[in-house]
Amino acid sequence: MTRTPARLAALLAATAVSTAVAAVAIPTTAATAAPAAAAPDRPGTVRGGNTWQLRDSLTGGAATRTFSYGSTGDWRHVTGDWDGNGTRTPGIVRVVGGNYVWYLRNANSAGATDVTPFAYGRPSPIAGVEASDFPIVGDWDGDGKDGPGVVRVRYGAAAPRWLLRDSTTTGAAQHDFAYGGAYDSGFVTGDWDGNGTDTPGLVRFAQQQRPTWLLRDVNASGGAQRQFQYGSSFEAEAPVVGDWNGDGTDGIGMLRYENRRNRWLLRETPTAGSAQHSFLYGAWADRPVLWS
Ligand SMILES: [Ca+2]
Ligand SMILES: [Ca+2]
Ligand SMILES: [Ca+2]
Ligand SMILES: [Ca+2]
Repeated sequence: MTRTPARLAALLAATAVSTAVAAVAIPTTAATAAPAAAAPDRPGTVRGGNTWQLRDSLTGGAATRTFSYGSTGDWRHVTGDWDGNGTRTPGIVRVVGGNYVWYLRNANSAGATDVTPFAYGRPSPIAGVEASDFPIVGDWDGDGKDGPGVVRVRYGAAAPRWLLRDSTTTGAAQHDFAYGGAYDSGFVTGDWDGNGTDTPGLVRFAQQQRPTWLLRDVNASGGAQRQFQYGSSFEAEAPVVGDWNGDGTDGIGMLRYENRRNRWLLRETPTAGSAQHSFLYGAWADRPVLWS
């Protein structure tokens, strides 16, 4: 059983959605059609539920683009390439009538929802049982467009179940499989091998040990194809995944609490090693997001 320090546990609880959200990849290759060229992922934060503050480089500094999308009560923010044009743009997952309803926009600007809002997943999927759906986003089938997903967890009871859908509509999961342990909570997704499909990853925290990343290259049950340690053994951190250099393969990162701010510690490849980008961006209470 994984045990996490209290501060880290609080951090993970606070950032679980954004962590999952952060796992979207912009593909450069696809089986059927050539999608738009990948633009590198860049940092952003959402303040107060609906103020998106995006920065166009992997450095500290002021926001280079600010706009409003959503409402002040929103706290599940996702980003993805919903239309397959190579840009990663906002989405909001809101609980409506006991379901998650997804509100997606195709531009990094204020405006209306571009995709008809649709229900997918729900916060408490199993009545009477302590269970949760964590929203995630990814291009599961490699067609260049990101779709919705949830990781369904029943803490301590069963392996997390990944329920992934290829289109931004209500419907059944096209990919449904178990991956992870009964006590896992750090869920990420990314294109670890650069083949155009996003697949699962786990980040496992244990007291006084560096976090272990367990990444899988296919959307099916099985073991990790990549396993390594990245992150600190003593700092409060949350994982983030993105294609920092735009080469079509996702890199990794950690967001570290530092004086009420987030320090981004990013690495270009999903491997052990040191951070290649380190900068402060966003306040601790902001929701970290990625964009392109
Ligand atoms: Ca797009
Ligand atoms: Ca897709
Ligand atoms: Ca892949
Ligand atoms: Ca990359």
